[in-house]
Amino acid sequence: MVDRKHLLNSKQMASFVSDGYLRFDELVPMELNEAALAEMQKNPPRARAGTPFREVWPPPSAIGNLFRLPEVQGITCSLVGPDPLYDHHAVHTVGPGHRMGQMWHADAIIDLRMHFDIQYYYFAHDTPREMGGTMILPGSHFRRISETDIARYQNFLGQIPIVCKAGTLVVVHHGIWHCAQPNLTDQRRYMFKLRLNPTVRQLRLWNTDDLRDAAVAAAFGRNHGWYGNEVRLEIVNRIKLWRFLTGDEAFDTGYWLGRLENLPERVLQPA
Ligand SMILES: O=C(O)CCC(=O)C(=O)O
Ligand SMILES: [Fe+2]
Repeated sequence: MVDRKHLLNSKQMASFVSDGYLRFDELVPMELNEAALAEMQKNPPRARAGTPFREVWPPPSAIGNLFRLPEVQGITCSLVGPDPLYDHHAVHTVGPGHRMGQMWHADAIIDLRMHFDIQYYYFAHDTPREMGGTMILPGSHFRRISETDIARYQNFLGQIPIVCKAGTLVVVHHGIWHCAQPNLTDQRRYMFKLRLNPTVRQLRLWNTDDLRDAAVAAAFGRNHGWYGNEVRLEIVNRIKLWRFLTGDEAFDTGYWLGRLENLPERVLQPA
């Protein structure tokens, strides 16, 4: 059972809904980073997709142990419940002196579910900008695309390279747009990716004590810049996902869904 103190709070969940990711800098201790990197270099075998995650990488696996850290279990539990399924993982590397960036993509076919999978991006060693740092596009997760449909784009206003210290974990919504970056150093760059599927309804799985905090509604008004006027469409998408996550079918941050749901059926009778 995950200790409540490790669960995400509503402000973090609202950020995830709005931005499509959450970032936890230097969360994993150094000994575990070193051991996990050594395991990554031996290419840990894939489990069968759909295996209960608790059965994958039992102790003493360092990679298993890092995902069993109470803080990490708190994140997992808040987003996809206490007992998710392993979908797949990948040891993503960019070789030394590799000057080409990867194409922008999402790791999915067009996936219109309101239910969502999460993907962890784990950085076991320091990742300065010259080593790349996976580039992500905040707020892109509601634009469901198929793989490299967006590959013709090079750069987006508001894109963020995950430049970080060892032990950093980023958790993203399965729809997020992202790409590997060039690596201008003489060291191989590693990023470990793990996808997990929920097995329970994603309903108030986090610590909801701050559900009414003003910062929650404020998060849904964020403008990531790259979508121009379409920020209004994104506000509506966020409110819909928040209704799904909280079960509060009347939630709104203004007159957004209220206006769209105004479908009067009452026929006026002639006087
Ligand atoms: O290596 C990275 O930073 C990202 C790689 C990736 O997203 C992929 O190959 O699907
Ligand atoms: Fe990817």
